[in-house]
Amino acid sequence: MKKVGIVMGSDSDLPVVEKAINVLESFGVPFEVHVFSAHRTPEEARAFALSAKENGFGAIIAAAGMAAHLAGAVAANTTLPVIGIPCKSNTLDGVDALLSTVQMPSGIPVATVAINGGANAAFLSVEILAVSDEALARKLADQRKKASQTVLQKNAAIEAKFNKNSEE
Ligand code: RP5
Repeated sequence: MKKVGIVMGSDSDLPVVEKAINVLESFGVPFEVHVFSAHRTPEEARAFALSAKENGFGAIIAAAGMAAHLAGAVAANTTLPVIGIPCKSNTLDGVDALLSTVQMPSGIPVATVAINGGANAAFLSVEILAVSDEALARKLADQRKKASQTVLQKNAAIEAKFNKNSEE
């Protein structure tokens, strides 16, 4: 199976990245995690992106905050699908990172998830790998079914609690 590459601009982004790691582990998808910064270690970020395809990656998740150029810088150097996670910092509530990540020029896309959306970044990477992996696609379908059942159980509990009089 292809690997998912996870890069983050700083180890301070790790709490968001851990949400992605947990999802990938739940699907048994292999991954690597690195700290590469578009600004502080641009050569390492570039080298990772340039060699990612030949190193067996099928998708890359890039998490960064503030002037978040990491996902775009990675996307500039690979044709693998790149998923950007804008991370919330102490100022501007993550809108700075959201706009820096999402507003890419035509031809160099970054699939941007919600601010701090680590879990969805991983789900999207699994969906990308599942296009050519039937077993993984079945795991995704099972996961969706389980998630639906959880919500239906919650609905049943809420209806039982609040709708007692509606059948009278
Ligand atoms: C970004 O700057 C990083 O992705 C991080 O979200 C933010 C702050 O980095 P640190 O100063 O905590 O290393 O490049």
